[in-house]
Amino acid sequence: MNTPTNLLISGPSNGVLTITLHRPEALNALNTKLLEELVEQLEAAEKNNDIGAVVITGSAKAFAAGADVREMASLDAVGVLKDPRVEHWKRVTAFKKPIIAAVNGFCFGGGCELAMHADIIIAGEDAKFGQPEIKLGIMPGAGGTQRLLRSVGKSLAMQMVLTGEPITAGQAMSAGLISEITLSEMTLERAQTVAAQISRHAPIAVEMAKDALLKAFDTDLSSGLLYERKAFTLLAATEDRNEGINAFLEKRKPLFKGC
Ligand code: CO8
Repeated sequence: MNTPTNLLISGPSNGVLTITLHRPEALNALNTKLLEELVEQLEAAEKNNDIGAVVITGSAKAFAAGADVREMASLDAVGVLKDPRVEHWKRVTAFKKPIIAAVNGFCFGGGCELAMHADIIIAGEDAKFGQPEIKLGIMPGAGGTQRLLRSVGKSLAMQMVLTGEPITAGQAMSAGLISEITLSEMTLERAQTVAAQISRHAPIAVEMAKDALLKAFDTDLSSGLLYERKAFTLLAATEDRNEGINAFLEKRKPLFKGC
C-alpha cells in the first residue's frame, strides 16, 4: 500500500486506527484520490486483527467541506455516471468494523455524507452539519437524502437539503444525527476512547451487532427481528461467546480472541 498523501494515519493504538483527512488547502474536500486512499486504509484495517475500530477525523476548521467542487466541475453526465467515487463510497459502506467520526468545524455535503457512513458521530461544540449541494444547483449524491432522513427525520432533512443551510452541533444532537457533543479540543480523544472501548469487545459480536443495527435502516421490523435472531444464534457458535459468559461467571476479565 502506498503512503497516503491526503490522509494522516496514526495507530493502531488500543485497537484503534485513526485516519485524519488532510487536504488543508481545500478544507478536506473529498477528491477521488482522498477517497481512494481512505478505502485502501479501511480495507487494510479490515484484515488487521490489531484494529477493532476506526476513527475518522478532520481538522479543527473542517471535518470535510464536501466533495471536491473543482474536480466535479469538469464532469459531464457520463463522467458523473462513471465517477469512480461511486465505487469508493460502496466500499466504505461495506467496511465491517465500527467507524467513529470525530467532527469539528464544517461537515458539509460529501463530508456530512462521509460522517453519516460512520456508525457513531461525536462532534465538537463548533461543528456544523449541512447538505449545501442545492446552492450549487445539484443535490446530495452519496447517501445524503437517504441517511440524513433516517437520522433526523423528514422535516429537518427536507429543510437542510432544500435550503442548503447547516445545523449546529446542538441541533444535530437533538435530532439524533450525533451521539455526543464535546469541547472542540476533546472530540478526537473522546472518539478514540469510545473506539478503544468497542475494540476491547469480541470482534465477531461487534461486527454482527453493527450489521444487525444497520439492517434496521432497510428492512421492516419483523424481518429485522428475524435477522437479529439468526445473528444472535450464530454467535453461540463462537469461542468468544463462551469466554465472555465464563469470564462473567468467574468474575474475571474476558480474553477475546476473535473466534
Ligand atoms: N471543494 C473544493 N474546494 C473547496 C471546497 C470544496 N467542497 N470547500 C472549500 N474549498 C476550498 C475553497 O475553494 C478555498 O480554496 P482557495 O483558498 O484556493 O480559494 C479553501 O477551501 C478555503 O475555503 P473558503 O475560503 O471558502 O473558506 P471559508 O471559511 O470562507 O468558507 C465554507 C468555508 C463555508 C465551507 C465554504 O468553503 C464552502 O461553502 N465550501 C463549499 C461547500 C459545499 O458546497 N459543499 C458541497 C460540495 S458538493 C458535494 O459534496 C456533493 C457530494 C456528492 C458525492 C457524490 C460522489 C459520487
